[in-house]
Amino acid sequence: MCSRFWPFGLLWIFLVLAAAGCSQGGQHSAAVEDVSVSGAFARATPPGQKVSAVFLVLTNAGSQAHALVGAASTVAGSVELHEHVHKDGMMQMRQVARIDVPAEGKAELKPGGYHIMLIGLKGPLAPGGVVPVDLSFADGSHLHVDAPVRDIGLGMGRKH
Ligand SMILES: [Cu+2]
Repeated sequence: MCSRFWPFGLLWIFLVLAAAGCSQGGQHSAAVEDVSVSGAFARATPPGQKVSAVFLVLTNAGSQAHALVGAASTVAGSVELHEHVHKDGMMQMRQVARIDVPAEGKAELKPGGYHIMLIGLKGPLAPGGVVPVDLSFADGSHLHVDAPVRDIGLGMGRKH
């Protein structure tokens, strides 16, 4: 009895799989297609300083929200996403799990705000150099950016 319906069962499975594949392709666009990086730079370091930061602007041209969830670079032992917070009159920074890039909006990583923290630098970052950064997004896609090293001065910004 059952064997008569088996071919129809197989057909259904194919139809369902095909439909699922189509709807996925149509509705979701990857962060790499929507998000562009501009104004990237890394802060130059004086000799002996083991930490620095990368700043950039992420612009989302798509109608779907994305989020930066991680970064990596060959110049540092580890890389974290950080934000600055004012607490008891002090500027502190802390790690964040994600930096949202709203649909048709942007996320600005700049001194005093969000930044990509380079920890355990393998050498000083000198102006004229370039820091390669791999950006990871929530949807699993990646963007590569080469951030030129800039000397943006000392003072408060020193802590980035
Ligand atoms: Cu930091």
